[in-house]
Amino acid sequence: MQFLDRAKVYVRSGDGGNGCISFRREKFIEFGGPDGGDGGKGGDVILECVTNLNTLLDYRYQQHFKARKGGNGMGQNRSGAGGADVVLKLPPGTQVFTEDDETLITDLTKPGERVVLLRGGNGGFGNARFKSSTNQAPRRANPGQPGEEMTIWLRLKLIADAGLVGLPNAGKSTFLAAVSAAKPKIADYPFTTLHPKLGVVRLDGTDFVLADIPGLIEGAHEGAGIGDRFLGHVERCAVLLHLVDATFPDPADAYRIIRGELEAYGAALEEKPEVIALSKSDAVPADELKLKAKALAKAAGRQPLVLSAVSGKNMTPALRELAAVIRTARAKRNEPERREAGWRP
Ligand SMILES: Nc1nc2c(ncn2[C@@H]2O[C@H](COP(=O)(O)OP(=O)(O)OP(=O)(O)O)[C@@H](O)[C@H]2O)c(=O)[nH]1
Ligand SMILES: [Mg+2]
Repeated sequence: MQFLDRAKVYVRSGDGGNGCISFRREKFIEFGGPDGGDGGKGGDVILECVTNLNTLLDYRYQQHFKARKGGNGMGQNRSGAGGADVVLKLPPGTQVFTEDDETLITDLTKPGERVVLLRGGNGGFGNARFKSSTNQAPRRANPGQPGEEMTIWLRLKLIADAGLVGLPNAGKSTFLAAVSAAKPKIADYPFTTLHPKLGVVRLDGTDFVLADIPGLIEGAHEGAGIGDRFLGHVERCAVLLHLVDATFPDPADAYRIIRGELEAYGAALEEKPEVIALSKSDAVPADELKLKAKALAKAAGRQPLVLSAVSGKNMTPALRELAAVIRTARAKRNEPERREAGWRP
Protein backbone atom coordinates (compact mmCIF):
# COMPACT_ATOMS: atom_id res chain seq x y z
CA MET A 1 0.00 0.00 0.00
CA GLN A 2 1.24 3.44 -0.77
CA PHE A 3 1.62 6.06 1.88
CA LEU A 4 1.37 9.83 1.96
CA ASP A 5 1.70 11.92 5.07
CA ARG A 6 1.48 15.45 3.72
CA ALA A 7 -1.02 17.07 1.42
CA LYS A 8 -2.06 20.56 0.39
CA VAL A 9 -5.75 20.98 -0.19
CA TYR A 10 -8.03 23.79 -1.32
CA VAL A 11 -11.46 23.93 0.27
CA ARG A 12 -14.47 26.16 -0.31
CA SER A 13 -17.83 26.26 1.40
CA GLY A 14 -20.99 26.73 -0.63
CA ASP A 15 -22.57 30.10 -1.42
CA GLY A 16 -25.99 30.75 0.03
CA GLY A 17 -28.92 30.62 -2.39
CA ASN A 18 -30.48 33.89 -3.52
CA GLY A 19 -33.73 35.17 -2.11
CA CYS A 20 -36.61 35.33 -4.57
CA ILE A 21 -38.81 38.20 -5.73
CA SER A 22 -42.28 36.92 -6.43
CA PHE A 23 -45.93 37.93 -5.91
CA ARG A 24 -48.92 35.82 -5.28
CA ARG A 25 -50.90 35.42 -8.49
CA GLU A 26 -54.25 33.70 -8.17
CA LYS A 27 -57.61 34.01 -9.77
CA PHE A 28 -59.99 36.23 -7.79
CA ILE A 29 -57.25 37.45 -5.50
CA GLU A 30 -56.28 40.99 -6.22
CA PHE A 31 -53.07 42.46 -4.90
CA GLY A 32 -51.64 39.09 -3.80
CA GLY A 33 -48.75 40.00 -1.50
CA PRO A 34 -45.07 39.19 -1.90
CA ASP A 35 -44.32 35.47 -1.62
CA GLY A 36 -40.66 35.10 -2.62
CA GLY A 37 -38.92 32.49 -0.43
CA ASP A 38 -35.45 32.64 1.10
CA GLY A 39 -32.38 31.07 -0.42
CA GLY A 40 -30.97 27.89 1.17
CA LYS A 41 -27.72 27.82 3.18
CA GLY A 42 -24.58 26.81 1.35
CA GLY A 43 -22.86 23.55 2.27
CA ASP A 44 -20.17 23.46 4.99
CA VAL A 45 -16.65 22.08 4.71
CA ILE A 46 -16.34 19.39 7.37
CA LEU A 47 -13.29 17.48 8.54
CA GLU A 48 -14.05 14.02 9.83
CA CYS A 49 -11.71 11.63 11.58
CA VAL A 50 -12.36 8.06 10.45
CA THR A 51 -11.03 4.64 11.37
CA ASN A 52 -9.67 2.25 8.74
CA LEU A 53 -7.53 4.91 7.13
CA ASN A 54 -3.84 5.49 7.80
CA THR A 55 -2.62 7.51 4.89
CA LEU A 56 -3.50 10.77 3.17
CA LEU A 57 -3.08 9.07 -0.19
CA ASP A 58 -6.58 10.04 -1.37
CA TYR A 59 -5.46 13.65 -1.37
CA ARG A 60 -2.83 12.95 -3.98
CA TYR A 61 -5.60 12.45 -6.49
CA GLN A 62 -8.00 15.19 -5.47
CA GLN A 63 -6.95 18.50 -3.94
CA HIS A 64 -10.01 20.68 -4.52
CA PHE A 65 -13.10 20.25 -2.41
CA LYS A 66 -16.12 22.49 -2.83
CA ALA A 67 -19.38 22.31 -0.97
CA ARG A 68 -22.55 22.94 -2.98
CA LYS A 69 -24.42 26.21 -3.29
CA GLY A 70 -27.74 26.55 -1.51
CA GLY A 71 -30.83 26.47 -3.71
CA ASN A 72 -32.46 29.78 -4.67
CA GLY A 73 -35.73 30.75 -3.03
CA MET A 74 -38.89 30.35 -5.08
CA GLY A 75 -42.39 31.75 -5.33
CA GLN A 76 -45.20 30.61 -3.06
CA ASN A 77 -42.87 31.15 -0.09
CA ARG A 78 -40.71 28.15 -0.92
CA SER A 79 -37.19 28.31 0.52
CA GLY A 80 -34.25 26.94 -1.39
CA ALA A 81 -32.71 23.65 -0.30
CA GLY A 82 -29.52 23.68 1.73
CA GLY A 83 -26.37 22.96 -0.29
CA ALA A 84 -24.67 19.60 0.32
CA ASP A 85 -21.67 19.65 2.70
CA VAL A 86 -18.32 18.39 1.59
CA VAL A 87 -16.67 16.00 4.07
CA LEU A 88 -12.93 15.38 4.10
CA LYS A 89 -12.23 11.98 5.63
CA LEU A 90 -8.96 11.98 7.53
CA PRO A 91 -7.05 9.29 9.40
CA PRO A 92 -6.55 9.59 13.16
CA GLY A 93 -3.46 11.66 13.86
CA THR A 94 -4.01 14.23 11.13
CA GLN A 95 -3.05 17.78 11.96
CA VAL A 96 -4.56 20.58 9.91
CA PHE A 97 -2.49 23.69 9.31
CA THR A 98 -3.13 27.01 7.60
CA GLU A 99 -1.62 27.72 4.20
CA ASP A 100 1.68 28.92 5.71
CA ASP A 101 2.02 25.41 7.18
CA GLU A 102 2.66 26.85 10.64
CA THR A 103 -0.55 27.67 12.44
CA LEU A 104 -2.35 24.61 13.72
CA ILE A 105 -6.08 24.76 13.10
CA THR A 106 -7.04 21.41 14.54
CA ASP A 107 -5.65 18.03 15.45
CA LEU A 108 -7.93 15.07 14.75
CA THR A 109 -7.13 12.15 17.02
CA LYS A 110 -10.38 10.36 17.81
CA PRO A 111 -12.33 8.47 15.17
CA GLY A 112 -15.75 10.02 14.82
CA GLU A 113 -14.50 13.52 15.64
CA ARG A 114 -15.97 16.18 13.30
CA VAL A 115 -14.90 19.76 12.84
CA VAL A 116 -16.69 22.36 10.74
CA LEU A 117 -13.80 24.11 9.04
CA LEU A 118 -15.79 26.54 6.91
CA ARG A 119 -19.48 27.38 7.15
CA GLY A 120 -21.57 27.75 4.05
CA GLY A 121 -22.99 31.22 3.28
CA ASN A 122 -26.48 32.00 4.55
CA GLY A 123 -29.27 32.15 2.05
CA GLY A 124 -30.61 35.59 1.09
CA PHE A 125 -34.04 36.77 2.23
CA GLY A 126 -36.87 36.56 -0.26
CA ASN A 127 -39.08 39.58 -0.84
CA ALA A 128 -41.77 38.22 1.50
CA ARG A 129 -39.42 39.23 4.33
CA PHE A 130 -39.40 42.87 3.29
CA LYS A 131 -43.14 43.39 3.51
CA SER A 132 -44.10 46.23 5.84
CA SER A 133 -47.07 48.47 6.44
CA THR A 134 -45.58 51.13 4.21
CA ASN A 135 -44.28 48.86 1.49
CA GLN A 136 -46.65 46.06 0.75
CA ALA A 137 -45.10 45.14 -2.57
CA PRO A 138 -41.34 45.13 -1.96
CA ARG A 139 -39.33 44.52 -5.09
CA ARG A 140 -36.19 43.52 -3.36
CA ALA A 141 -34.59 40.31 -2.19
CA ASN A 142 -31.10 39.60 -0.88
CA PRO A 143 -28.49 37.58 -2.71
CA GLY A 144 -27.04 34.65 -0.81
CA GLN A 145 -23.86 35.24 1.17
CA PRO A 146 -20.78 33.90 -0.56
CA GLY A 147 -19.00 30.84 0.84
CA GLU A 148 -15.48 31.01 2.23
CA GLU A 149 -12.34 29.49 0.82
CA MET A 150 -8.94 28.55 2.14
CA THR A 151 -5.93 26.39 1.46
CA ILE A 152 -4.85 24.00 4.17
CA TRP A 153 -1.99 21.64 4.81
CA LEU A 154 -2.76 18.20 6.12
CA ARG A 155 -0.02 16.49 8.06
CA LEU A 156 -0.42 12.95 9.28
CA LYS A 157 1.41 11.92 12.40
CA LEU A 158 0.48 8.33 13.03
CA ILE A 159 -0.78 7.48 16.46
CA ALA A 160 1.31 4.61 17.70
CA ASP A 161 2.10 3.71 21.30
CA ALA A 162 5.64 2.60 20.63
CA GLY A 163 8.09 3.43 17.86
CA LEU A 164 11.02 1.47 16.47
CA VAL A 165 14.15 3.48 15.77
CA GLY A 166 17.63 2.49 14.65
CA LEU A 167 20.08 2.57 11.79
CA PRO A 168 19.05 1.00 8.47
CA ASN A 169 19.26 -2.79 8.60
CA ALA A 170 19.03 -2.90 12.41
CA GLY A 171 16.17 -5.38 12.18
CA LYS A 172 13.26 -3.04 12.89
CA SER A 173 10.91 -4.47 10.29
CA THR A 174 11.85 -8.02 11.26
CA PHE A 175 10.97 -7.16 14.85
CA LEU A 176 7.59 -5.73 13.84
CA ALA A 177 6.82 -8.76 11.68
CA ALA A 178 7.73 -11.12 14.52
CA VAL A 179 5.46 -9.52 17.13
CA SER A 180 2.45 -8.45 15.07
CA ALA A 181 0.43 -9.46 12.05
CA ALA A 182 2.00 -6.67 10.00
CA LYS A 183 3.96 -7.75 6.94
CA PRO A 184 6.62 -5.13 6.31
CA LYS A 185 9.22 -5.65 3.61
CA ILE A 186 12.40 -7.15 5.02
CA ALA A 187 15.69 -7.35 3.14
CA ASP A 188 19.40 -7.38 3.63
CA TYR A 189 20.08 -3.85 2.44
CA PRO A 190 19.64 -0.40 3.97
CA PHE A 191 16.46 1.61 3.39
CA THR A 192 14.26 -1.37 2.73
CA THR A 193 11.50 0.39 4.58
CA LEU A 194 10.42 3.54 2.77
CA HIS A 195 7.20 4.28 4.61
CA PRO A 196 6.06 3.91 8.20
CA LYS A 197 4.16 0.76 9.00
CA LEU A 198 2.00 -0.05 11.99
CA GLY A 199 1.32 -3.32 13.73
CA VAL A 200 -0.82 -4.26 16.71
CA VAL A 201 0.91 -6.16 19.49
CA ARG A 202 -1.17 -8.15 21.92
CA LEU A 203 0.47 -9.02 25.21
CA ASP A 204 -0.97 -10.01 28.60
CA GLY A 205 -4.29 -8.30 27.89
CA THR A 206 -2.77 -5.07 26.63
CA ASP A 207 -3.01 -4.11 22.99
CA PHE A 208 -0.65 -1.57 21.66
CA VAL A 209 0.37 -0.18 18.31
CA LEU A 210 4.00 -0.41 17.26
CA ALA A 211 5.34 1.76 14.44
CA ASP A 212 8.21 0.78 12.16
CA ILE A 213 9.83 3.72 10.40
CA PRO A 214 12.61 3.97 7.82
CA GLY A 215 16.13 3.74 9.22
CA LEU A 216 18.00 6.88 10.23
CA ILE A 217 21.60 7.67 9.37
CA GLU A 218 24.02 10.30 10.56
CA GLY A 219 22.93 13.70 9.24
CA ALA A 220 19.30 12.60 8.81
CA HIS A 221 18.21 15.90 10.34
CA GLU A 222 20.02 17.65 7.50
CA GLY A 223 18.29 15.49 4.93
CA ALA A 224 20.71 12.59 4.60
CA GLY A 225 19.19 9.25 3.63
CA ILE A 226 15.43 9.39 3.81
CA GLY A 227 16.12 12.06 6.39
CA ASP A 228 14.03 12.72 9.43
CA ARG A 229 10.92 13.06 7.30
CA PHE A 230 9.25 10.18 9.06
CA LEU A 231 10.39 10.90 12.60
CA GLY A 232 7.18 12.85 13.08
CA HIS A 233 5.43 9.51 13.24
CA VAL A 234 7.09 8.65 16.53
CA GLU A 235 6.34 12.08 18.04
CA ARG A 236 3.20 10.78 19.71
CA CYS A 237 4.63 7.48 20.91
CA ALA A 238 4.85 6.86 24.63
CA VAL A 239 8.06 4.88 24.28
CA LEU A 240 10.79 4.16 21.74
CA LEU A 241 12.40 0.81 21.09
CA HIS A 242 15.92 1.53 19.98
CA LEU A 243 17.45 -1.41 18.11
CA VAL A 244 21.21 -1.66 17.72
CA ASP A 245 22.47 -4.30 15.28
CA ALA A 246 24.81 -6.76 17.04
CA THR A 247 26.52 -7.51 13.73
CA PHE A 248 27.46 -3.82 13.40
CA PRO A 249 31.18 -3.33 14.19
CA ASP A 250 30.67 -0.53 16.71
CA PRO A 251 27.30 -0.67 18.51
CA ALA A 252 28.20 2.23 20.82
CA ASP A 253 28.70 4.44 17.80
CA ALA A 254 25.44 3.24 16.22
CA TYR A 255 23.64 4.13 19.44
CA ARG A 256 25.17 7.61 19.58
CA ILE A 257 24.31 8.39 15.97
CA ILE A 258 20.63 7.67 16.52
CA ARG A 259 20.52 9.57 19.81
CA GLY A 260 22.12 12.52 18.04
CA GLU A 261 19.48 12.45 15.32
CA LEU A 262 16.64 12.20 17.84
CA GLU A 263 17.98 15.26 19.63
CA ALA A 264 18.50 17.21 16.41
CA TYR A 265 14.93 16.54 15.29
CA GLY A 266 13.70 18.98 17.90
CA ALA A 267 10.37 17.64 19.18
CA ALA A 268 11.85 16.43 22.48
CA LEU A 269 12.12 12.91 21.07
CA GLU A 270 15.29 12.41 23.08
CA GLU A 271 13.29 12.78 26.29
CA LYS A 272 10.94 9.91 25.55
CA PRO A 273 11.36 6.72 27.53
CA GLU A 274 13.61 4.41 25.57
CA VAL A 275 14.05 0.64 25.63
CA ILE A 276 17.49 -0.24 24.31
CA ALA A 277 18.17 -3.58 22.68
CA LEU A 278 21.03 -5.27 20.91
CA SER A 279 19.33 -7.07 18.01
CA LYS A 280 20.26 -10.10 15.87
CA SER A 281 21.91 -11.81 18.85
CA ASP A 282 21.67 -15.16 17.03
CA ALA A 283 24.04 -13.95 14.32
CA VAL A 284 27.00 -13.18 16.59
CA PRO A 285 29.22 -15.56 18.63
CA ALA A 286 28.63 -15.43 22.39
CA ASP A 287 31.93 -13.82 23.40
CA GLU A 288 31.63 -11.09 20.78
CA LEU A 289 28.04 -10.49 21.85
CA LYS A 290 29.16 -9.98 25.42
CA LEU A 291 31.73 -7.37 24.44
CA LYS A 292 29.25 -5.54 22.25
CA ALA A 293 26.58 -5.54 24.94
CA LYS A 294 29.15 -4.09 27.32
CA ALA A 295 30.15 -1.36 24.89
CA LEU A 296 26.51 -0.48 24.28
CA ALA A 297 25.78 -0.42 28.01
CA LYS A 298 28.62 2.03 28.46
CA ALA A 299 27.33 4.32 25.72
CA ALA A 300 23.71 4.15 26.87
CA GLY A 301 24.36 4.31 30.59
CA ARG A 302 22.38 1.16 31.28
CA GLN A 303 22.20 -2.48 30.35
CA PRO A 304 20.56 -3.21 26.98
CA LEU A 305 18.33 -6.18 26.30
CA VAL A 306 19.96 -8.72 24.04
CA LEU A 307 17.40 -10.12 21.62
CA SER A 308 16.80 -11.83 18.33
CA ALA A 309 13.65 -11.62 16.25
CA VAL A 310 14.79 -14.73 14.40
CA SER A 311 15.41 -17.05 17.36
CA GLY A 312 12.81 -15.32 19.54
CA LYS A 313 15.28 -14.68 22.34
CA ASN A 314 14.17 -11.98 24.79
CA MET A 315 11.35 -10.82 22.54
CA THR A 316 8.65 -11.10 25.21
CA PRO A 317 10.71 -9.23 27.83
CA ALA A 318 11.22 -6.42 25.30
CA LEU A 319 7.48 -6.20 24.68
CA ARG A 320 6.79 -6.30 28.42
CA GLU A 321 9.04 -3.30 28.97
CA LEU A 322 7.24 -1.39 26.23
CA ALA A 323 3.82 -2.39 27.55
CA ALA A 324 4.72 -1.26 31.07
CA VAL A 325 5.58 2.26 29.90
CA ILE A 326 2.50 2.38 27.69
CA ARG A 327 0.23 1.31 30.55
CA THR A 328 1.61 4.04 32.76
CA ALA A 329 1.18 6.62 30.00
CA ARG A 330 -2.41 5.52 29.38
CA ALA A 331 -3.23 5.60 33.07
CA LYS A 332 -1.97 9.17 33.15
CA ARG A 333 -4.35 10.04 30.32
CA ASN A 334 -7.16 7.98 31.89
CA GLU A 335 -7.40 5.68 28.92
CA PRO A 336 -8.76 2.15 29.12
CA GLU A 337 -6.48 -0.87 28.80
CA ARG A 338 -7.75 -1.65 25.36
CA ARG A 339 -8.61 0.75 22.61
CA GLU A 340 -12.28 1.18 21.85
CA ALA A 341 -13.81 -1.48 19.64
CA GLY A 342 -13.47 -0.92 15.96
CA TRP A 343 -10.18 0.91 16.22
CA ARG A 344 -7.78 -0.27 13.55
CA PRO A 345 -4.31 0.98 12.82
N1 LIG B 1 20.18 -13.40 12.01
C1 LIG B 1 19.28 -12.43 12.15
N2 LIG B 1 19.02 -11.62 11.12
C2 LIG B 1 18.11 -10.64 11.29
C3 LIG B 1 17.44 -10.44 12.52
N3 LIG B 1 16.60 -9.39 12.38
C4 LIG B 1 16.77 -8.96 11.11
N4 LIG B 1 17.65 -9.69 10.45
C5 LIG B 1 18.09 -9.51 9.04
O1 LIG B 1 18.65 -8.23 8.89
C6 LIG B 1 18.30 -7.68 7.62
C7 LIG B 1 17.62 -6.33 7.79
O2 LIG B 1 16.39 -6.51 8.48
P1 LIG B 1 15.19 -5.45 8.39
O3 LIG B 1 14.17 -5.90 9.37
O4 LIG B 1 14.77 -5.25 6.99
O5 LIG B 1 15.93 -4.15 8.94
P2 LIG B 1 15.32 -2.67 9.09
O6 LIG B 1 15.89 -2.10 10.34
O7 LIG B 1 13.86 -2.70 8.96
O8 LIG B 1 16.01 -1.98 7.84
P3 LIG B 1 15.53 -0.65 7.05
O9 LIG B 1 14.09 -0.80 6.75
O10 LIG B 1 16.36 -0.66 5.84
O11 LIG B 1 15.83 0.51 7.94
C8 LIG B 1 17.41 -8.71 6.94
O12 LIG B 1 18.19 -9.45 6.06
C9 LIG B 1 16.92 -9.56 8.09
O13 LIG B 1 16.64 -10.87 7.68
C10 LIG B 1 17.74 -11.34 13.60
O14 LIG B 1 17.20 -11.23 14.71
N5 LIG B 1 18.67 -12.28 13.35
MG1 LIG C 1 12.66 -1.83 7.67
